Amino acid sequence: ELRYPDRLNCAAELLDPAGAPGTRPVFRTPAGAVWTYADLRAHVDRIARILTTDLGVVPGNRVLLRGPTTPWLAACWLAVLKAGAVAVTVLAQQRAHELRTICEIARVRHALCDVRAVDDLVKAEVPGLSITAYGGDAPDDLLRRAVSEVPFRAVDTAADDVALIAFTSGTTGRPKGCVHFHRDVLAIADTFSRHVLRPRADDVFAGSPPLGFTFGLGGLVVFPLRAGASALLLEQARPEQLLAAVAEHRVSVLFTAPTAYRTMLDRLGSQDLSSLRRCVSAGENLPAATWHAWHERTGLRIINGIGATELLHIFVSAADDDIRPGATGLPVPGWHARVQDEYGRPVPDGEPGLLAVQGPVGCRYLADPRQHAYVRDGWNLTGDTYVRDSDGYFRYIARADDMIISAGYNIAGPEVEDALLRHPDVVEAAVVGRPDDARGEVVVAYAVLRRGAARDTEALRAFVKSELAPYKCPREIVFLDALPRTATGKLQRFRLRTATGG
Ligand code: 3SK
Repeated sequence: ELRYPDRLNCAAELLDPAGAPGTRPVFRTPAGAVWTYADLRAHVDRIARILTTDLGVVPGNRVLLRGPTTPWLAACWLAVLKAGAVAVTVLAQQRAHELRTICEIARVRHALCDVRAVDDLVKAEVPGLSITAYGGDAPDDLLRRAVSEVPFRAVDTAADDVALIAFTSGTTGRPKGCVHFHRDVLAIADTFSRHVLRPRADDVFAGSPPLGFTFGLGGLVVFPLRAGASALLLEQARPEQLLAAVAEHRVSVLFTAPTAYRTMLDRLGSQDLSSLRRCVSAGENLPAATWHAWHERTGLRIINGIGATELLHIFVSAADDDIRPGATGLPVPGWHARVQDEYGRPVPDGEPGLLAVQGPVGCRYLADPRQHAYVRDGWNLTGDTYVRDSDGYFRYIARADDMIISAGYNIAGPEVEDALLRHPDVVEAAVVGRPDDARGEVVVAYAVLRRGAARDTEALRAFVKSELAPYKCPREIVFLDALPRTATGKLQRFRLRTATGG
């Protein structure tokens, strides 16, 4: 069981990892910037002083953070927490309307915003919001303001004072603010990172998820700092850029989503990936086909994980020899997981049901009645259908509301997607149900093909039939250039269902 002192400021802990000398690098950028731990501490203290002295931020105030993934954004996040305030980090893709809703729900009154991302925030016209831009040319820019160099003493927060509010829109609906405590931030490092990733001080972390998505916040800030390691922060992190960054900066721990692994496979040439020792995939289920293809080409075993903004980071996963391709893994040490029916009764191994988890972090939606659906009898219901195999491994079936029922058969869209992805021409696949008078629903697939591949529906259907029972074969295959995704990269099946008439 994890134990933290009653009084705990997680930013102060992260900024001072045991045994990391101030001269050790913590953040790098592709443009060549290198910050040491001492530099980061000095920047954080200056920003915390400006927040509290110039901007009047007091403990408990919510501070919106918006900008590309840079060392400055990470420093602002740490400064807000060190000052006892609450960070509300948002995504670059979120526009004025969404920003206004988030500010309304979280009662945000202050914002620190990269000068390149200010326009949408201004357009949001949030009543009473004070916006401080950083990274501009003005002499009084947040990053240039002269303040006393005296160290800023971390505010004496309680371990269960609120540290951040992370917003999730899921794949649809009004955003939900997930409240997380100072101890939660350390708990994700002391569970998934410590036991599954097992980082070393000489590791270089990098990846594509932004800091406004807790997958990225953990993987690019919390985990490297907790281990006294460093991170390469990429403003642009498309798959080609990830490959180039790994080769050029000797990245050893990579965080990205299944789609990016597939695209990287498509673009893999002679890049030197020999520095990589850990590849983490989350955000969506990792199909076995992608795991095998990556392993075959690179020799690396992807660490698949399921996480949630509600629970801050990954809670079921496995590493090294414990990995079973096609399964997500085991509950991360410190977490418990089970599969249950809709009444909360555990179902036997081998049978599908709802994934329920308990651990050091729990879901606390901010003023949102959907809390009652997510937490039942102390278990967090993630909305995923899973099977627990007889060896205790948890295997993803589908999002609970993505099961297709056709002529009495239960069909998990991801199983059909996985089959399509085993075809060498298919880069992306999504499978949904379309209402049908005779069968209830029929299976419709959407596919993105490798550049130059022929759009041959019948050949693809024949391929799926050779892999799966015929009733799972898509009735129709629609070819697209890209699949609809949320800002955090999750597939928006509801958009495909709407297009399909479902
Ligand atoms: O939402 C997710 O899928 C996720 C995955 C890993 C870590 C954190 C999150 C929010």
